[in-house]
Amino acid sequence: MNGKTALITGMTGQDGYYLTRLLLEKGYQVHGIKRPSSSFNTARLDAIYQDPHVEGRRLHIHYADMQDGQSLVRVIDAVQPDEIYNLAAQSHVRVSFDMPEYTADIDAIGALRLLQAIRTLKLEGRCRFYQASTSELYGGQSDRPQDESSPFNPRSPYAIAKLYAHWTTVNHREAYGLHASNGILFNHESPVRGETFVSRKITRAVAAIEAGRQDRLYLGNLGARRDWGHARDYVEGMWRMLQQDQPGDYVLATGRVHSVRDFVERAFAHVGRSLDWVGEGFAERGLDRASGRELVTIDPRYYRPTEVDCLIGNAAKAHAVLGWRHHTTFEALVTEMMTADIETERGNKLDEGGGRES
Ligand code: NDP
Ligand code: GDR
Repeated sequence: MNGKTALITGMTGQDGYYLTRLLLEKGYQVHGIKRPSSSFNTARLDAIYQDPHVEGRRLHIHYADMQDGQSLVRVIDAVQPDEIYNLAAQSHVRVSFDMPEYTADIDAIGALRLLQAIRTLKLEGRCRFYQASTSELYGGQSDRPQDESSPFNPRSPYAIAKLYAHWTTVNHREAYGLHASNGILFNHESPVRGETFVSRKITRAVAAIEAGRQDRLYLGNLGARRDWGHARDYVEGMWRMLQQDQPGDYVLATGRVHSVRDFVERAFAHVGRSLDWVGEGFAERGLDRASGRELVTIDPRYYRPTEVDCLIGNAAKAHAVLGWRHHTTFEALVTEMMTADIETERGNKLDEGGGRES
């Protein structure tokens, strides 16, 4: 045990899962919040769940909501954390166009509520703060690769809300001396990635198609390009930011870019299929080279009103200051996700609605 206590908002999400595992390995007492739900909403944590009746457990879960400032004050006061990682968010870019006000409340004002709770409880001097900032802040910016000095040009209600959270974190650092850092993280995925993000939507669908449970994969913009890494590597970077004497803002990225089409091709290649692309725009389709069967169909519903075409990050500052490196390549990431989703299919553990997504 290292004697430190951490509080994670968004513990039930992808990054919350990997960060909880990392901090437990490092000997932390790890507290997380989950929002109320009438069904279980901690599926990812099942593997590391610790029975509250067992003495000496180091994983603790509290009810709170980013929309409820009082609940955040209550949990922080009870936990007295050395480090807070703010991972909670309405994190889906497409959904933020449907629910901009809700997204702003959770992602922007939620971060403000947490920072103000630290001040209210007079914990500025001892509690360090991590804000889950995002490459989406760069949005339509064309200078590439993007680093900490690149201008922001947000292109969605999600990115605009995260921009507020980013700057309010900087402001609390400068105005009140809080050890507060922004991790400007480029896309990172894993076998426990939410099923509505494009990477996991693809790997689940390919596994379900191979198992004969799904007909085809419906997608939006195949031309979008992203810098995709593994969540396991990125949570290590979050932790390293809070171990520095001085707070700061850091890009975490792999520096390599691939299109959604590349992701689809690699996922199908994993199960021995090659695709031929025919047609253009909304009429484009991906056909199985061997059988001619249509496996990928474009559905305009998955296009966004304003798209971010290409994000590629330069993590030189994190390399130099934090000694951070990514270890998982794009190819290894797709292989790991495909392997996991095929296993899930074989074990017949997949939840219903293989084609359900945003
Ligand atoms: P997820 O969507 O997997 O997890 C989001 C978490 O936030 C979940 O635990 C969710 O709870 C929780 N949450 C949502 N609304 C509330 C609320 N009102 N009150 C309390 N908790 C809430 O995201 P990721 O793990 O992928 O990402 C973590 C953070 O990093 C997010 O802030 C995201 O925006 C940001 N980010 C992610 C990147 C990525 O590529 N993954 C890249 C850059 C930034 P529930 O389980 O109940 O839904
Ligand atoms: P993103 O991730 O918007 O980058 O945000 P997502 O996987 O949703 O989209 C990546 C790209 O794929 C295109 N796309 C599709 N996306 C989805 N979800 N579904 C589809 O069917 C589809 N077809 C094509 C999208 O248009 C987009 O260009 C993620 C989130 O984790 C954010 O919280 C985080 O801040 C950023 O990454 C960095």
